[in-house]
Formats: sequence, structure tokens, C-alpha cells
Amino acid sequence: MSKLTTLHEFIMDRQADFPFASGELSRLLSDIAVAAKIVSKDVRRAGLTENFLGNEGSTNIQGEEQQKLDVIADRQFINMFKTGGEVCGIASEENDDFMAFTSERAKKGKYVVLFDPLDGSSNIDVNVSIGSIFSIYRRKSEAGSEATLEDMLQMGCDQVAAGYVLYGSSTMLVYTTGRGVNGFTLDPSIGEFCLSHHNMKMPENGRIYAMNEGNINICEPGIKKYVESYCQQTLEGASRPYSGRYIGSLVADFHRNLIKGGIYIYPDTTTDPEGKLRLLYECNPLAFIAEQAGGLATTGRERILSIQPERLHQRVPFFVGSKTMVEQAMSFLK
Ligand code: FDP
Repeated sequence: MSKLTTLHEFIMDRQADFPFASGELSRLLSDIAVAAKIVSKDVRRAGLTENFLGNEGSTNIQGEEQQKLDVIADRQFINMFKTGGEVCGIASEENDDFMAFTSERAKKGKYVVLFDPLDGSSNIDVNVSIGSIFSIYRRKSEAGSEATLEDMLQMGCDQVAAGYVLYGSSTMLVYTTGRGVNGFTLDPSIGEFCLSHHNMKMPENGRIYAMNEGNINICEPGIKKYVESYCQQTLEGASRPYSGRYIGSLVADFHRNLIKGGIYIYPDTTTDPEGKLRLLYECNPLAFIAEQAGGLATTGRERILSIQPERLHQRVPFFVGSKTMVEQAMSFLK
């Protein structure tokens, strides 16, 4: 029987890749894993207690109804970051503004974290996979002071680390620090994330497309053409038609495509002219992972990781997945 590598051991081993590392990033990643285990425990019990299912009765900055578990997960992650000492401030999809931590210890923290505590939350009540997404940057402001908006509005290519937790048939944590992508499955019997997917690579091509096709007539004609006359075209030898698979839970759709090959599209539409997904909490972290795994992530026209963010809750169109498929989809937009 081969020895299990726990996430903690893996993080510690990888610390040696960064010669001047002081261990803060390693501690931060370990803190995220602990918060993820607590959220996973709550997600797993969601149907059993009234405290976890249904609406919180509030809306977030984007006017979306907050689910009870959205709020619980948000508090859990914030609490972990606030008390860990490595993070000077955070921005969360669930909160209107960013939060600069005020304790002397936190003000010395090197990092900021931007995160979506529970993505795909409209799926919570129906027991479909959901996820948490995080993105870590080195602060731009001086250590010892409070975090600033500038710390939060950094380009995706400056991410130090990014990852997601998928609460699916098992709970998985997938992350990158810019040296490949690795996935860890939570073994509930020992309460540890264990290395299960080493050096993940997204197949260069695939035959799955994921898109909310209800929007097909309100997005630009090139997308309709790509879906109807390319993805759905019958072409022997070219493995088409592709299979349409849309969970409507970004982390789950992304994870499937990362393993099997595929494309996920959430374009701009006439009702959402900037698209639906948020650059800082969803697109940047997944784009970093996609590129590290050999895939591509664009708005359909430009690389996601090269966008200079202007606002915390900025939205962008999102095309992410296998390199050849994303390039093909983009060629329909030219
Ligand atoms: P949700 O609204 O359920 O939180 O960005 C959030 C997200 O889900 C993604 O996880 C998902 O891919 C997308 O929105 C689903 O949007 P549609 O319902 O418009 O397809």
C-alpha cells in the first residue's frame, strides 16, 4: 500500500520551492483547508437542519438572494483569515466592500484573499454540487498599515495562489501556486485532505460544452453559431456533436472539464451586458488554475489574467477550458 500524502505534508514539501519563503503562505493554505473542512461538514448536513437550508432573507451587492449557507461559509472563511495572522484584508463576493483587518497582527500580514465562499448557491437546496473559490495576492500597501482597495484590484496574473473546494460526491480541494495544479480529496474517516490528483492537466481538446442555453438568443450571434453549427453539428470522425453538460455550478462544471476536457461559456448577454461571473472571485482564480493545467481562459476576446480590475464586483464574459476548444469558440467571435 502506498503512503498517503496529506495536504499539509504536501504544502510543507512545496515550501522548499520558494527559497525565501517564511511559511506564511503555507500557513494560509493550511488555514483555508481547515475552513473548507468546516464548511464541508455544514454542507454535508444541509438537509438535516433548518439552520442551513433556504434564504437568509437578505440580498448581496449584486442583488442576489443570499442563502443561509452562503452567509455561514462567508463568516467561517472570514473568521479564519482574520485570526490567522497572514492576511491583512479580504474581499468576498457576499460583501459590498472589502474588509481591512485592524488588529496589529493582521496589519503585518503579507497577503490579501479574494473569495467566493459558496459558489453555485442556487443549487444548495436541491443537493447539487457547490464550491468555494479563493485567490491570494501579495499586498501592495506597506506591511503594518491597513489593506487598501489597490491591494484587492490586482491583475489575475499577479496571483500567488488560487484554488477551489468542490463539495461534490466527495469534497476536493484543488489549488495552484503557479507550479502546476494538484487535487486533494477529503478522507472523512481521518478528516484530512489527501493527494488524489497529482499534477492535473486539462486535456488539450474535449467534447463537452457547458453553457446556459436558455440564453442562446440573447447573446451575440457568433456564440449561437458556435453552439448550433459547430458543437451540435454531426460530423463523423470529428467526435461531434459534442455533449452538452451544464450543472449551473461553476466549480463543478469547471472541475469536470478540467478532468475530462471541455469548455464552459458564460458570455455577455443583452440582459447582462458584462456577463454574469465576477472577475475577482470566480474568473481570475479559475483562469489561473486553467492556465497552469494547460487550458485557456478568456473573455472571448482577451486573456482573463491580463485584465486590470476596476471594481471589486466587476463582471466579465468567461470562456474557460481545453485550449483547442476555447480557441475554436473564440474564432466564431472574430
Ligand atoms: P449561482 O448563481 O447559483 O451562484 O456565479 C454564480 C453561478 O451560480 C455559477 O456557479 C453558475 O455557473 C452560474 O452562476 C449559473 O448561472 P445561470 O443560472 O444564469 O445559468
